[in-house]
Amino acid sequence: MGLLDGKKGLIMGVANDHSIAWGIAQALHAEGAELGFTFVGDALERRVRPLATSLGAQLIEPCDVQDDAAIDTLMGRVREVYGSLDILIHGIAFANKDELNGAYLNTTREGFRLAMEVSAYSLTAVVKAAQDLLNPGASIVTLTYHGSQQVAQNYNVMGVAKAALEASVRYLANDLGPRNIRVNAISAGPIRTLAASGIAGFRSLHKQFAGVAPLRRNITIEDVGKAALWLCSDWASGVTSETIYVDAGFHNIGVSLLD
Ligand code: NAD
Ligand code: 0WE
Repeated sequence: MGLLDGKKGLIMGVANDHSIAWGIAQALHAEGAELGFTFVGDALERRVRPLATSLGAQLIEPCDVQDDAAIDTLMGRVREVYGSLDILIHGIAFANKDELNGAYLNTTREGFRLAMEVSAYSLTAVVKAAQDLLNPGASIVTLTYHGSQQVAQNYNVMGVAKAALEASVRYLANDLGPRNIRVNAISAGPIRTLAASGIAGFRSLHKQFAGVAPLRRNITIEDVGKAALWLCSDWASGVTSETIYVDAGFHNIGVSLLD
């Protein structure tokens, strides 16, 4: 008996076994959900296929969220394989690396457009294409970061894109609520994933975080997986349009003295 027995989910955003979306997939699978996966590019397909197969995935499809036709093709495949969806996980973000360093005011027009398109609009695009597939009681979860609410040095245009993503969650929740479909974001603390590797100052940020956060530790993809499992289960039946923090309490600390 699993919490998600009989539920069908689509996981977007696994790059490798460090990905937050992979932590979520494992938690949902452990409670009986049947999961399909998307990937972008040949290099990531080689990483994602074995992971997805290890959870018995019947659907492993390419989908670049910058391409509307690819999103429509994906949802056509989801209809063929699963017929409908109860869970949609969106763990996708991208900005040009040069935009994630130095002053925000140097953000380029193209850098702003790209970050917004991939990291914010993509949720709306995917939900729009999936709307007829979503069952009553379905749960949509995206991933965000506190740089949307307060300045995080170097996060820059991604902070602006995450603010748009969190606002999109509220509007999507309002649109889909009448059909008993819930939409929420998880705001995770810094985790060493592919998207965090090579970020200027990430190592120091990660270290400082554990010194300040009430739980005095960093966050794992298992922590995020458990929160996502809750949001996808009936235990969160009254929760929608929310940003749930899985950050060891970090965002509620104003002034901290090092131990
Ligand atoms: P990750 O690199 O493992 O995942 C990012 C995913 O985005 C990859 O699978 C990548 O293929 C996908 N992606 C990028 N461009 C795409 C496109 N055009 N079309 C489709 N997919 C595309 O890193 P992660 O840290 O697991 O990131 C997942 C989510 O979590 C992101 O939204 C990120 O902003 C968010 N997040 C990360 C952290 C952190 O510290 N790692 C903290 C809070 C929130
Ligand atoms: O959302 C993120 C990561 C987003 C991200 C990361 C990259 C790195 C490689 C988006 N696009 C790219 N593009 C690349 O080319 N996080 C929450 C992790 C993160 O990223 C930061 C952080 C934290 C935390 C960037 C600067 C400062 C802090």
